[in-house]
Amino acid sequence: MIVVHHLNDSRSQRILWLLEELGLPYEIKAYQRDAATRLAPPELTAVHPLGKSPVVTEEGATIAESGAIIDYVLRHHAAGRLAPPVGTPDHEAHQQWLHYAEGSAMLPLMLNMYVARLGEAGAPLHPRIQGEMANHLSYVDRALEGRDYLMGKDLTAADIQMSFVGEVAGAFGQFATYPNIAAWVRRFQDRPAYRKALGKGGPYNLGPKD
Ligand SMILES: N[C@@H](CCC(=O)N[C@@H](CS)C(=O)NCC(=O)O)C(=O)O
Repeated sequence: MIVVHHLNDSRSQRILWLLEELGLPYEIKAYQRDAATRLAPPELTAVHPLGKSPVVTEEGATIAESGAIIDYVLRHHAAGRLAPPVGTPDHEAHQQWLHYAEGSAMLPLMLNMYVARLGEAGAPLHPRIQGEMANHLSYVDRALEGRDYLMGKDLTAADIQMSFVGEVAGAFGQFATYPNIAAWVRRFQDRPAYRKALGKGGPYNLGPKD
């Protein structure tokens, strides 16, 4: 049985969503952020030395990093669902999205969040951060032009891995500038499996506002 070490209001929400889309059985081990620091509790370091979430454990395997977890679930449990067939150009494009989300797209968004806390002291960094946010978000927005989901008309795991990027972009007020991202986020947030995962994972600040 897959165990999701789930931190409230975090990236591990998308692992619950993936498992719901696939209709797989799983168990949630819940951890709460510290109310003041928002950091994960120390118990998570007993599961994985980084002390971050998501982490998944199953029969002696411990997997950290959302992209690696999604890849693991696809290879071991999806029976070809939610990803293009191996050996096709679409599979390579799908792999790129799985790595790109945390490897590149999240960096300017995280920098934007942290540097904002510096107030005026962070001002010299803003042009570069804004420039990189625009670079990445316009790339994603163009990729979604004329498509319901990143790989075409059907949801794949790429959308699930990239969902956090879209949701954080929304939290930073970017939906007016990137209408394809805005429509995509609203579309995936309406999926029954997404809603069911929210019900299991608990309050999620980046979730739908209705
Ligand atoms: N790139 C990692 C990021 C993991 C990560 O930073 N998770 C955050 C939650 S969104 C966390 O555990 N934060 C708590 C902490 O740093 O103490 C992934 O995608 O799994």
